[in-house]
Amino acid sequence: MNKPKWITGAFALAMLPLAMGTAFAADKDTSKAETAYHAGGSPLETIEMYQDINPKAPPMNKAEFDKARQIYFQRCAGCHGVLRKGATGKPLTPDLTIAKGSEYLKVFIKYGSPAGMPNWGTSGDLTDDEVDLMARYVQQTPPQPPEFGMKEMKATWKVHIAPADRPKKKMNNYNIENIFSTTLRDAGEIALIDGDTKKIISIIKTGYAVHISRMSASGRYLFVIGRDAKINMIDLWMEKPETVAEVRIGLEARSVDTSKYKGYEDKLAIAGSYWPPQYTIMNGDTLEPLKIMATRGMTVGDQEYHPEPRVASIVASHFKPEFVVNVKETGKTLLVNYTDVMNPTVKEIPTAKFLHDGGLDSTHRYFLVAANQSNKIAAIDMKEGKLEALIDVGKIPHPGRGANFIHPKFGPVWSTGHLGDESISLIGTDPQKHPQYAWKLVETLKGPGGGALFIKSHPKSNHLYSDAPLNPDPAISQSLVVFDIKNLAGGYKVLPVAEWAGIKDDGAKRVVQPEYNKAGDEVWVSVWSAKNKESALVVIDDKTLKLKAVIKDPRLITPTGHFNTYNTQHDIY
Ligand code: DHE
Repeated sequence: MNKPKWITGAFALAMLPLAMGTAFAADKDTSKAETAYHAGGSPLETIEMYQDINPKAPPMNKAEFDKARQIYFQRCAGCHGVLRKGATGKPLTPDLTIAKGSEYLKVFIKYGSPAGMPNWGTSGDLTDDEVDLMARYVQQTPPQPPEFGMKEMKATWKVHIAPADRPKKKMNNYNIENIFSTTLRDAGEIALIDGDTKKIISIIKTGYAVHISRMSASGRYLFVIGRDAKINMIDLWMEKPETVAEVRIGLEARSVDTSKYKGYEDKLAIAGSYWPPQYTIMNGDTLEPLKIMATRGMTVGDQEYHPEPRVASIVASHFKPEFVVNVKETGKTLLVNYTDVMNPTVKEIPTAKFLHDGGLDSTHRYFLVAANQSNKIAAIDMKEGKLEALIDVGKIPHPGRGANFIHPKFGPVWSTGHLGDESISLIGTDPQKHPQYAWKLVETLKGPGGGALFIKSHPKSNHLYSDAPLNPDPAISQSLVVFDIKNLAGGYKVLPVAEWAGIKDDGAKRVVQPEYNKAGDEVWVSVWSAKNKESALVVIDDKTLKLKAVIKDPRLITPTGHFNTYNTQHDIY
């Protein structure tokens, strides 16, 4: 089966910042990098939608409408939203666009804007005819993609091996506590890599543009979700780990997790979707969808109705039988109690817009989530079920799951890097022994530049690593920086990871997502290039900060995130 075109388009966009000059200082570069990051293409491009004729909008025939809709979902929906209500980009609803008129819109689309709208025409991405088409399209009534309810989910649900037919004990010799699940983004696959031998165990087909991997509480099952909302549940006890169940929970998604509270280990799974705006609770060993909950509703602060609040990060609480569900556009964190799955109670905590990624503190009691349009981190107390604080940080925080370490002065801190500036923010997380620093921005480190996506440390390590794959300067995007936790004032050391990988072609070689092995003495990081270029994984010796191994294989196509089974199972980062 051919892969949809949007995967190529998405990658081209993710590569965009490289062509944007060498400095990241200007606001223009920041917002362009951010735009490129969010405009990652959408699987909705291939979904049929219907034209609702608005007599005030310029005419368009069906063929033009369908072509424009495809371009919109390839290029624009990530920022402007499925229904064009606006997210990172401005709203483009007909009440606004018809008033602007075609000529104004054409200039905007062709030349872009200093606020971050890409110059789609002058960059060569769209022809003049396509610019004209898009100017007319955004004046039409936004078409709505279909809903995806229980009937549609059940039609995609497959149990390949029923729980009763699965192994009763581990049937392989792999150290399943030290496997890496590596996203092979544009291949729609993951690579399971043995962390001890560094050999590929297997390559498993997953959803398109697969996004993240998460582990079940017991450490037996691996859950992988693609941008097309397909979840694969992989049994690591099998002689050769394979998918035992799969389901699609929507048309577009990013997040999945499983119940971790005592007594509920491996019982339930949850996934959030971008479209339709909803989250789904599933049976934890078969992925049978049980309960779908919508997220449409009012926004935080101004309390306006939002028709498509996407579900961003989800984490399972260790303190209560709850999932923490972060809703992007409404800026709300939901605590979903799953003790009675069919009648769940949901506590809604207003936090800030637009919630994206986040992780737990070292005690696992608090969840810290980035509100990337507010330049804030929201700290949620999952034991008390309340917002602890909203903390101002740098520009467009992007922590991944963040990094926890013991600061020599401030005690336990959680940290995040930023997409929009070079700062790394450290937040105190210990209200018991360091109450004066708790939920405060206690220190700001200077990283190499903006475009940072992921940061990582480990309880057994003295180091803090940060990437910057979206920085326009290849010297920065192709390397990793590392701080000595005991001497943060000493600044960072640059590790030339892409150079170590020894890749000779002219690929982008973005260095992305540091991740520790189980022992905490190695750091694995991807060197990510386009699918027709060579990529690699590089393993760094955490003690010496020297190269330990390079993993190359023609099957390692566009490796991006990777997830160590033990650290992901136990939320160690
Ligand atoms: Fe991600 C996590 C959404 C682009 C790699 N990404 C997440 C999460 C969300 C998200 C909501 C948190 C999931 C959770 O914890 O439950 N990502 C999005 C987007 O909407 C966005 C901006 C655009 C898109 O079209 O998808 C986007 N993400 C990217 C990339 O371009 C990255 C760098 C490469 C890729 O594989 O696509 C990327 N995102 C990741 C990774 C994580 C992630 C590796 C998990 C980090 C972790 O440590 O848990």
